[in-house]
Amino acid sequence: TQSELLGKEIVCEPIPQGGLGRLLLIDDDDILRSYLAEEFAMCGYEVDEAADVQTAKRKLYENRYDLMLLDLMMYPQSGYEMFKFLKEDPAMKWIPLIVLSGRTDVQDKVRCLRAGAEDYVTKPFQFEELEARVNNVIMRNRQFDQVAFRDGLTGAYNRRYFDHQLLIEVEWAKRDEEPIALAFLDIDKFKSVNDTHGHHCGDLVLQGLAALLQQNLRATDLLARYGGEEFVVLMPRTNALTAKLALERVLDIVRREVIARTPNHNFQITFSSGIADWKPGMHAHDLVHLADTAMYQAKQEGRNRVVC
Ligand code: GH3
Ligand code: MG
Ligand code: MG
Ligand code: MG
Repeated sequence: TQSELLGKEIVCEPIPQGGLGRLLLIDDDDILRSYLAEEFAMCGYEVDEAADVQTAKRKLYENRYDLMLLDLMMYPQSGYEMFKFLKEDPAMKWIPLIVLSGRTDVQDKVRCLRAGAEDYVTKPFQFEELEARVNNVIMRNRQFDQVAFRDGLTGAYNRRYFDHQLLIEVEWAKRDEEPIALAFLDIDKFKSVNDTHGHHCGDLVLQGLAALLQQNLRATDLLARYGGEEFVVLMPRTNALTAKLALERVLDIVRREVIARTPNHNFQITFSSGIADWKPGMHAHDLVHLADTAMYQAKQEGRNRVVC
């Protein structure tokens, strides 16, 4: 099972991902597309439609999709144009794609599968079967994310995912001229928890903090465990001041709450946090460095505070 793969119990709730998933239907056949949109919506999917490649590209910049269904024979650009486009964009190339085509020859199937399509369904098709395939791909992709991109101890995203997502968010910010804030968090005097109560208690504190952060941040904020007792919160479409207020609110909760409980001890902690915001021209690693520097300043100024 998933929890066996992860080795440890997951403390955080998975990030809500809009139910069954958000689909982009790319097909020039208006009747078929509307039919699919209606059927998938009735199943509980969020659905967007594109009648040509150009519209599909625009939609991909506007929304985040769990899966694309792609027709091959379209005008003026064929579905194969999408493969080229997707491969070149780091933010898009991981979106799963199922080809839905009237072309039944093996060359087309092989070409699409080699180009990275998850599956190839020929028309005519049974909706139930298509939906089952779509659902499988989305669920498998989410399970893969759980194992590859989550930290096994705390259930927060891991460093690998954060690094990748930060690059993507910076691209979105450039495109949309929206701010991004990054908060760096480091637990205060955490070594003393380990030294006094043992490593296991330290682990419980890390799990407790991650759960508390997750509960008290927005669904769009990305919480990741950056290192041992360091977390980062990536806040898209948020400026530094708003981020500071959010982190101060969370710190206030952390100060008051028992973060972990054992028969012998109730653990309470504080953290120090540094906030930085992205400015046009900045590289992703500059943003991390700035937030880290601000965190260090928070430590210097006496810990248990948020510095912007
Ligand atoms: P400061 O307020 O300056 O941050 O003091 P600190 O003691 O928190 O800082 P320091 O960097 O000296 O110590 C961090 C400690 O975090 C050291 C290490 O034992 C502990 N740590 C790192 N990863 C883990 C982990 O996965 N589990 C446990 N239990 N402890 C960890
Ligand atoms: Mg067509
Ligand atoms: Mg540290
Ligand atoms: Mg520390």
